[in-house]
Amino acid sequence: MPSGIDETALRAAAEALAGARSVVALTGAGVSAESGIPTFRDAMTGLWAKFDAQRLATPDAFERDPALVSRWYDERRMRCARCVPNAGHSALASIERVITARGRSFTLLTQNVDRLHLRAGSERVIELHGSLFAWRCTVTGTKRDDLPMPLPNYPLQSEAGGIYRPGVVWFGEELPAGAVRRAARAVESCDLFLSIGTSGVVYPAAGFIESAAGVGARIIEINPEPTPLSHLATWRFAAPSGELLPHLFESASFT
Ligand code: BJW
Repeated sequence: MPSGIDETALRAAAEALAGARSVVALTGAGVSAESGIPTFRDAMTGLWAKFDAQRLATPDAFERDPALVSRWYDERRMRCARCVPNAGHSALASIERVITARGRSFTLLTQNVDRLHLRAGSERVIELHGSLFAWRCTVTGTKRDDLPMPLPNYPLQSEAGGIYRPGVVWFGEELPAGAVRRAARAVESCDLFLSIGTSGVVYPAAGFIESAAGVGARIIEINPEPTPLSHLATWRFAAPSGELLPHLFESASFT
């Protein structure tokens, strides 16, 4: 058990999880921190600290310098491919298996582009911000998951005369419409919502936490640091998700 965790609160949250009819989990970069993938907004180690996000993670940046932006994303793709899912990813996959085996609903909304949830065995995953592993032709929109690692050129020319761009969602871009629709539908009917490892500042993803509160779902927040939406949480655990989630799962008596 991570130090400083209130065991009574953990048991209550685990009981709510075990009894929930419909569960939605929203994850952010923090869930992959223990796999060695830097978060976005951590002041010392975050991706934003080492690189100027405005220079690299926007449609304008890609238009201005597609070689630099392609190389940055390709390096991140390779780094994520070398990382492995941690105990938090595995616990979420186990929670999904147990809940769906009992005929209840479970949906995992992730803002992460690292595919670690899928590699951990989660199946009902909605990738809100796309994936580092899917690249898209700027002319035809054709998606490619099979481009060589590393890419042979930056930027990589496509067969249609365009270039391949990372299949992620940049600021000012719309999230995939189908993903948002399915996520909104799941949130509307959930009675338990987990917010894990997200700073809760990027919309529309953060809005799902507010929507869950709006429909009366109980909310479990797992994050070592408070967030602007912590006040919505029924239970808040200030702990790393790779440590807390396995305990939450083990404490839940699913019937
Ligand atoms: C741990 C831990 C451990 C550490 N365990 N926890 C409403 C209000 C204001 C602004 C807007 C609004 N609606 C839209 C906007 C604009 C904008 C936005 O939200 N801006 C805000 C920043 C102010 N949103 C958009 O532009 C979105 N698009 C949009 O709205 O389009 C509308 C539109 C309509 C019609 C036409 C056109 C457009 C798009 C957002 C895309 C976000 N993209 C990024 C980059 C992806 C590509 C890449 O990877 O490079 O997605 S930004 C970045 O932030 C990334 C993340 O998915 C996202 C969220 O970050 P996350 O996951 O929360 O990470 P961190 O680092 O912030 O936090 C980590 C947390 O983990 C911390 O709290 C730690 O404490 C914690 N932690 N260790 C558990 N071990």
